[in-house]
Amino acid sequence: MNNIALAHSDLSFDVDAARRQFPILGRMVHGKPLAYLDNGASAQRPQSVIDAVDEYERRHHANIHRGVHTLSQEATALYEGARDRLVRFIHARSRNEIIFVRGTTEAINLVAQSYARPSLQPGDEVLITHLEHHANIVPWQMVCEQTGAKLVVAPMDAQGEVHLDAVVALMNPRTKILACAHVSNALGTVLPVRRLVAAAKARGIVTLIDGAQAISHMPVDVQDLGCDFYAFSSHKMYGPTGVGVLYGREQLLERMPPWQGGGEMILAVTFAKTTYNALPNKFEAGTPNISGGIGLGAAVDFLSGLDLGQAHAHESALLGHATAVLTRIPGLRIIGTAANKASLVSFAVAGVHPHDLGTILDEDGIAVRTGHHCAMPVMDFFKLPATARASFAFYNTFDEIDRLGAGIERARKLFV
Ligand code: 7TS
Repeated sequence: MNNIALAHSDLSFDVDAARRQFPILGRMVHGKPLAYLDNGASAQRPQSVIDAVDEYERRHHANIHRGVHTLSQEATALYEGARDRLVRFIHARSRNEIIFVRGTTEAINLVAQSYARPSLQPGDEVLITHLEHHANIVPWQMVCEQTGAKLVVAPMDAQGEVHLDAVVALMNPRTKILACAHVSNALGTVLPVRRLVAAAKARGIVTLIDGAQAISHMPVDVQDLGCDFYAFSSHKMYGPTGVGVLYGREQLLERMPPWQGGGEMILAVTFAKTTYNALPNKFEAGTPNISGGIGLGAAVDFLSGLDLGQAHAHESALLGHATAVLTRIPGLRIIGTAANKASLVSFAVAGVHPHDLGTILDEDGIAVRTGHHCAMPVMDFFKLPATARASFAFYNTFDEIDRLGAGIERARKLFV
């Protein structure tokens, strides 16, 4: 154990116990123990989530909301039970505020098309920031094209920070929507979302927070944040892929037209007229990802059973250790050095292309993401085609970070 790890050994978070709950963490890759440092792209699933999905598939599968038979009622109860857990997890006011979607991407598209498109006028402005994931850029570009509104981008600084003043300076009577990340996936920056939302609210601006990278790393209380919409994906919080949540303030959701038409979202249909279902079903056309929703409910139970304060403190310690280890490597530049960062590190190594680095690390059993991280404007800002990114979960260890450091050194010997 090195010094930094020792310094954090008083943290009582039991990493070994946490790891034992994730079967995949026991596997080998190229003959080496897997060091999974790509949690920002997708986190792994604990046994309890795997079991919940398995149990549903084996015993309860049927379509939901429509059967009087036992299986349909059981499946409905499990799926709707997941919604109830999510209400508590993010402190929504009611289950009408939890819309199941495919993930963060679909949540933002829903708001862009169902809230923004009918309300934006030519000349109105949608305010985003420079560090957004493409999922929080492109849907707004599309709706701006459809309505004649304008996309305005708040700057970030060389550390990858977005300052409250810089965003507020761009708010004006034409600004109708502020859409920004809670945490940047490419840089790790934690944005001052509570203060940004307060500033927007004071000016009557509707707010959407992209919480894809925040939901698993910090407590999220949507009432405390005060935002109108909050979007996140199950697969980044230890749940299955293909499901996620749009939280929306009920008053706004009530006023919005449905976004897709079909089954589930109607009360009555004639060829002359259709009346829409009440919330939340109004926004949930068609058969949903039932097993995914149930798995997400199990992921919420899993997280609720952890001491999240300790888990997050462990992640901060991992970030500190990774920053120290990487900083010692010659030619390595950390991209994104905000004072307040979530547990991920993007970096570039002089003379080693990130894709080569990723391949060499993979030979050592170490999984990192390399590329533009679906944040090409961030890469342009730092004048880089790509970075390598190590993103941590509470089940990662100091030893895995030391292996990352050794792997990068090995790559430098090969290329530099
Ligand atoms: N917003 C942010 C901040 C993200 O990090 C991601 C996914 C998304 C939106 C889209 O989420 P999805 O579940 O709808 O795909 N980010 C990443 C990443 O960093 N590496 O792979 C996916």
